[in-house]
Amino acid sequence: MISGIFNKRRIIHSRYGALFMGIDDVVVTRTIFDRFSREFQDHFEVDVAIAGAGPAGLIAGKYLSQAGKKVVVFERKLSIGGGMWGGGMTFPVIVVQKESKHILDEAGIKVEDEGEGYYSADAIEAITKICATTVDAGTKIFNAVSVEDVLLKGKKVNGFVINWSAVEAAGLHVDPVSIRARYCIDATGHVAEVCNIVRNKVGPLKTPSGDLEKERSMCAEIGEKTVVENTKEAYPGLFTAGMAANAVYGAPRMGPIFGGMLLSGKRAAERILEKL
Ligand code: 48F
Repeated sequence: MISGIFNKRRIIHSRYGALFMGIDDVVVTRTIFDRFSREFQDHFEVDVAIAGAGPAGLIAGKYLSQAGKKVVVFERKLSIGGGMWGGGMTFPVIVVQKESKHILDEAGIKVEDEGEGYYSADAIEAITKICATTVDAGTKIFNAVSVEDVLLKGKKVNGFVINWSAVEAAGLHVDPVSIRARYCIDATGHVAEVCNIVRNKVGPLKTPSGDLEKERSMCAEIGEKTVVENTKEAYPGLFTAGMAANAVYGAPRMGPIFGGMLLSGKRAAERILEKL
């Protein structure tokens, strides 16, 4: 309890004459546990749950939260940002086309006009500011948590089954827990993990074959267009966003041009808002 902190405050006099607060290690422990517990419980039932905090997942969260929806993102890694940190081949620069520039502008990201409709941005500035604007909009992100299955209600995806990534990495036999969501988004990138799970354990996807059609080799011109078109409901209750959309519907990858990822995240939010 926060009041506990104040009760245990002591004033320490250092040999330099400075004053500072005494620290009780257990108060620190209790504060972390209590706050996490409150916030975790507050997201057991949400409007939208998103798997993956890459650019597509974060942007989807931002627009959904700005529309007043309750949104949670689960990210397997400690860090958010997915494949954006490294730009292209670890040169930390991203390229976007003019149609998506407004999304970077809205996040306050400095963009350089490279001519002919191409714009560049610092990859690290881009992902940190995208994350900040998403969190500020109200999206809650839990890192180090992996989505390992979906929760079903009849024939509709109705939430995620989650576990600590550390449990997954250690191969421990520990059962996961579930959270409920009115809609879910697979924003797990090239692997399209959630759609794979649904295809393997639940039933056919809304693709021509019912299977994941699989990502094709690089062609940015097509891939950037299709990634937005392929942002749709792949199974009742489950939407694709970002590279997962092209992996599910059999379209090309596009490398370090990121406008399509941003527009796909926005499109996922728009499509879900039509339903909520
Ligand atoms: O891979 P990622 O950045 O996906 P994206 O948002 O963007 C793709 C681009 O980075 C790039 C590209 C652009 O031209 O082609 O690849 O579509 O982010 C996906 C995030 O999902 C996490 C993963 O750690 C990454 O941060 N992730 C993957 N599987 C799971 C997961 C899972 N089962 N549970 C939770 N997080």
